[in-house]
Amino acid sequence: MKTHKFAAGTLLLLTSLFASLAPAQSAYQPAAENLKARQEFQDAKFGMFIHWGVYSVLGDGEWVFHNRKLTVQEYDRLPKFFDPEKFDAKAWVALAKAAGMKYITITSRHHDGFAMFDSKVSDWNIVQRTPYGKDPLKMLADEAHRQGIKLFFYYSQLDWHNPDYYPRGATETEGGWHNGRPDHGDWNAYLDDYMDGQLRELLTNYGPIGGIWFDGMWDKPDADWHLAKTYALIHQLQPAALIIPNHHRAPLPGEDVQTFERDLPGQNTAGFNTKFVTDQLPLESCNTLNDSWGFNIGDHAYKSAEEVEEMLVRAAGNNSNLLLNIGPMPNGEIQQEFVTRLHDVGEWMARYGESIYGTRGGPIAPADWGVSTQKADKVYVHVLHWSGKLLALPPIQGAVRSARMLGDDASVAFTQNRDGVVLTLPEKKERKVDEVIVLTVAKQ
Ligand code: FHN
Repeated sequence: MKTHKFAAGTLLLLTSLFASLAPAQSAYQPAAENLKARQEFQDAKFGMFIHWGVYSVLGDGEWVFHNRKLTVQEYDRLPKFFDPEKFDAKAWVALAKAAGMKYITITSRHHDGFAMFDSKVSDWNIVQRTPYGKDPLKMLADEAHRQGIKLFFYYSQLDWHNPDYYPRGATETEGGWHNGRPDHGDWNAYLDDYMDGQLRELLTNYGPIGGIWFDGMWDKPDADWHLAKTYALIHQLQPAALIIPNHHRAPLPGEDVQTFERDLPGQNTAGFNTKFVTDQLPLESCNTLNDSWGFNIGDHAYKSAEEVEEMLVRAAGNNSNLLLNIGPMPNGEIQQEFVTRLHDVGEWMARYGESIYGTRGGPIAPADWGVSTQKADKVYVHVLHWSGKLLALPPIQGAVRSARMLGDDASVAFTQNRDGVVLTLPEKKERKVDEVIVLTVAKQ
């Protein structure tokens, strides 16, 4: 099931268009706080992505406005039905923590432009348009601070609602979708007043935030997005806030993380990403727990806890974080299918997290059989798919002093010579997603 019909073909085209642009980070000098935040971000490894908006009322994903070709007038009726009386910020943060997640990235607004926070820039927001009348992002931010977890705000640059988002982008022009907005608008006002105004609110009213996760620039790849101005505003208001742009292209000046959608860094099976992977910035890969981002009653393609664990291990082995999405229901609850799986992943992380948290991609290149991560004098060999008794690894720097199974600490026989390291894998006592062998390596 696709979250939206537009995605694959068009985004592939835009991706290849952007791929020709050279990566440029040279002009931007991140502050010391920002560099520290990048390290912490890399150490965190696992985050919860939350897509939540008034679209959840229709239970058909976050692209329902576009996919059903609704008019603005029709879509404007939705907020009146959005009353998440069961929303419990404490429970959401506790769930993320129980899953072993170290940060949360939530949609402050998606492509419908609807602010899920108390915005004074426009009344198209949850406080003024819904019977709920409260600001869930404020509650979440306060709770995240209380429970010691970082909160990032997703912010859609693409806007299907504001008339000043003009000229229109590919999501409207290519599908022949006219949603009733006038055929004129003030692009500069959209960026400088509306968008920057809302970003100023998000970076001022919610305490220290992890950063801003941008999405939607791919809708108008040739437009001037005033990025330098917007990025400078963010870094000026909160120097440690990380700018994470999901524009599907090589990083641009002012950006702090390179993110990949539904793929590991360097892969492009889903048709969203550039194959260019920077070695200058932290990496992140996002995916969903089923197939949708926003709440979708027809989507039962839930990934198992084991599949999520493998995604997480593969991300870490590729020196990347995993940002795993759930789409809460319109009443504010998180469906049981997600809760159960997240608890299972959390149990696994409690046992094997040592080989994930605080690590970087290891010295052994990722392969079908598995990946490696590393931290201090430890190399973690994650055996995901290997049925043989012997596992031959390429050469690694430094003498291997010991090899032990993570979990029961059983010792693992090995040999090392200039051609590599050969491990003799113990008999499996139980079926595990990931057999982790910890190599202690002498520093050179
Ligand atoms: O169109 C969005 C989609 O709804 C979702 O937010 C994902 C998350 O990475 N990003 C966009 C597509 O690139």
